Amino acid sequence: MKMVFRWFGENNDTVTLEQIKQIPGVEGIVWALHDIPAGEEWPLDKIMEVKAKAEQAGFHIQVVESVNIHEDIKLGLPSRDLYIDNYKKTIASLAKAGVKVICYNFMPVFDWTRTELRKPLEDGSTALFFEQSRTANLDLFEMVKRINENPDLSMPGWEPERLERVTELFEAYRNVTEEHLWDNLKYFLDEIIPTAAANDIRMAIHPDDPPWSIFGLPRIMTGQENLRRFLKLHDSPYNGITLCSGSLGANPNNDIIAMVHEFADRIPFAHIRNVRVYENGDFIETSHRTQDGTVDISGIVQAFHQNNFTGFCRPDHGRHLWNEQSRPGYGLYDRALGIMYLWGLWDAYSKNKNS
Ligand code: DNO
Ligand code: MN
Repeated sequence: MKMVFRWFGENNDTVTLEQIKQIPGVEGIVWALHDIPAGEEWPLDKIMEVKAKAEQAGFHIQVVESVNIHEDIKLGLPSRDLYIDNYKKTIASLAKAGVKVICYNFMPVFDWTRTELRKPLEDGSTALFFEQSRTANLDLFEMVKRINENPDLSMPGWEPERLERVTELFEAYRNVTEEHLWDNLKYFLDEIIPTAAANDIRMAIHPDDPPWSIFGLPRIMTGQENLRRFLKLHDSPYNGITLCSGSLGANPNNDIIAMVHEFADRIPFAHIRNVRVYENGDFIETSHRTQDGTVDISGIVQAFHQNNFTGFCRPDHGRHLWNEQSRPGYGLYDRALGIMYLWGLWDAYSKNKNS
C-alpha cells in the first residue's frame, strides 16, 4: 500500500508540502491543475511545474485527482469528441510527467454533495453533513425555485453565481436517463482506455457521492452490481475503480469488504474514510476510526491486506479540528490522524499474516 495525500496546490490549499512531509509514510501528493476548466487540455509546462515543486519537497506526483469530465461527454453531445480528444492529449502529457493513475468521476452537474460543510460533532469538531430530507424527492427545478426564494436553503455548489449555470445544466439533463449515462460512459471509455493503456496510466473512476440519484439527476457509480457492470463495459486492467469507502459507505447496504475482494485487481487507488449513517438516511463524516462511524474501516483495510494491495491509498475527507480553517474536509490534522490509523491497522495485519 502506497500512501499519498491530496494537495490542492500553493494557491488553493492551507496545508503546505512541508507539513505533509511530517506525516509518516506519505510518498506522493494527489494533485490536479484546478484552474483548468473541465474539457481543456492540461498544458505540459504547468504539469512540469507541479512536478518540480513536489519533487523538491520529496514527493512524487503519480496520482492525479481529478481530470474532470466535460458535461458534454456525460450528456453524449456531438461536441464530446473535441473534449475527449483534449482528454487524450492530457493523458499523454501526464504520462510524460510520470503519472500512473488518474481518478475521475462521472456524476452529472455536481461532484460530492453535502447540505452542510461544518456541522458540529459531539466532540466539538465539525464535519461535512448530508441531510436526506433537504434533497429527497425534490425535483431539481423545485429546488432551484426554493433557493431563489430563500437563499438560506442554498447548499455548497449552489452559490448564486453558479445557480444560473446549474439551471441550464439541469435543463440539458432533463431527458438523460441512467441508461443514457451508461452509454455515454462506455463511449468515453472505449475512446480513452486504449490511450491510457498506451501511456501506462490506469484510469480509476470515483463512486458517486452520495451513491444515489439526487434531484432527479442520474447517478450510476453507486454499488457493487453497477461497479461490476462498469468494469465489463470496457474490460481492461487500465479501466479501474477508485474504491472510496466513505462515498460507498453512505449507503449501509453497500458491502465494501466484498467489493474489495471482488474488484481487488482493478483498484489502483483507495480512498479510505468513515461516515456515520443515521436511520433517517442522514450521514456525517467522522474520524477514520472504525468505532466512530458505520463503515468497517479495519475490515476494509484487512481485505486490502489479504489481497496484497500494492496500489495507492489516501485518507479522504477529515473533520475540522482545533479550529483549523481549511478547505472543507481537507484540513491537515484529521487526515494526518487518519493516516496513522490506517498505518496502524496495516502494520498490525502485516505482523499477523493470518488475521
Ligand atoms: C469524495 C472525494 C471526491 C473526489 C472526486 C473525484 O469522496 O474523494 O471529491 O475527489 O469525486 O473525482
Ligand atoms: Mn473519495
